[in-house]
Amino acid sequence: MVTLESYLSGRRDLVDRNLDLALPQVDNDSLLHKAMRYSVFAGGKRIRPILALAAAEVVGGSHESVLPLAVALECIHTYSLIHDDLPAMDNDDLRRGKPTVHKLFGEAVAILAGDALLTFAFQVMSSPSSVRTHPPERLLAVINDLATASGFEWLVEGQYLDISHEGESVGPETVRSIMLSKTAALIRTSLICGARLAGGMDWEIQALAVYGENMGMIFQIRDDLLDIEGDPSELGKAARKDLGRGKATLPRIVGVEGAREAMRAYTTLALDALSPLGTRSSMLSEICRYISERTN
Ligand code: GRG
Repeated sequence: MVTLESYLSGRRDLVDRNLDLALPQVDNDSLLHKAMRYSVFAGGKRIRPILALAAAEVVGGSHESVLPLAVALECIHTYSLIHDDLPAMDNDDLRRGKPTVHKLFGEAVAILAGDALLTFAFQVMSSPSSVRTHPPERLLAVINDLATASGFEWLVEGQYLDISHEGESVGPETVRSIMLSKTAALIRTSLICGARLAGGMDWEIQALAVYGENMGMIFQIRDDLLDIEGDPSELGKAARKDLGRGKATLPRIVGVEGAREAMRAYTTLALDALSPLGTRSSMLSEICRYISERTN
């Protein structure tokens, strides 16, 4: 039987190898190329790509055929972190225990590295080898899902809401909408796209979308709880920064216990969504539990 730890580390290695092959090599003096690789290989958990690979397997597909999607998801995620850390946004000096991209390479290169990674995701998805591997309508639907999740309706909107509500007193609906757009939408899309690209049926994709959305909410609440009670040496960044900035987070408005309770409710919804998929989704159930207990 494959344990969760060995599944996650095996998948992480696979994603890393594919990112390594796909990204520009740094055999020149380009700071842009160096910054792209630095940010991608700074120690991320690869949770979005892993969820996409797992979703492909749950619907009976092979994870190999969704590796370019895995690369694209991590590039989009990394771009969002680089831009989120910029002085004009959250102004962070450390991420994953290392200097942020703008601290090491300067702001202009950090902006460009983020731009390049976002664009590269779509270059990978629409490459001749992707076009040869997947039916065109399926590939186009996935590219559309990715673009929608990354843009003004979800990821960028989430960041905008996050920044514009800083220091304000907000209600639970606003917090929910921030969590959904800045975090849960890309996680949901990782599952949808993995399943869609692997030829999943509509009901399977729908079940995985509901799981993914609830998992995304758990992911964000856990992140907010870690900001309050996490160990900075494990987090690789300063703790209590969001509290200090007056970020609109769930623990801030309902307290730590209230946030834990909400996380339990989202866990029930996520696990319930998997039940029609039966035992083939057991690794996704375990990933959900891991995410709600993660320490970094
Ligand atoms: C700048 C367009 C734009 C969006 C930024 C991702 C984001 C939106 C902001 C980062 C801050 C934050 C708390 C985002 C919520 C999602 C989240 C918890 C990101 C961290 O993801 P992990 O834990 O990161 O998967 P690793 O380090 O494992 O890759």
